[in-house]
Amino acid sequence: MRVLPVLFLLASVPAARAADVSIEQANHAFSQSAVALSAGDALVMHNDDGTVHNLSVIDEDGDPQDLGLQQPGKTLRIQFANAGRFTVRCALTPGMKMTVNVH
Ligand SMILES: [Cu+2]
Repeated sequence: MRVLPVLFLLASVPAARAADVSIEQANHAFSQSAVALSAGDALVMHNDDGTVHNLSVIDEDGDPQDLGLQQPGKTLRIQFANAGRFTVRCALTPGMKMTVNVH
C-alpha cells in the first residue's frame, strides 16, 4: 500500500527528458553564474560551505520565493516547471547570485 503513491509520482513525470544540474555552493559563491535549463529541469544545490545559506528564487516580476535555511552539507533541489528568466540568490551572502534561463 505504501508503494502506491511513489508509483503514481513516477508515472506522472513527463516523458520529456527532465534533467538535474548540480551547483556547488563553496567559498560563498555558486559554481556557475548562469545556467540554461529546459522547463521541468531542476537545480541541485549543494552547500559545501561551513556556514548556512538561505536561497531565494526571484522571478521576472521580482517576486522572491524564500527556500529557507540550508545547513552546511545539505542539498536543496529546485525544480523549474515553467519557462522564464530567474535569479537565485542567497539572502545571507551579498553578491551570491546566479541567473537561470528556463526555455
Ligand atoms: Cu549564503
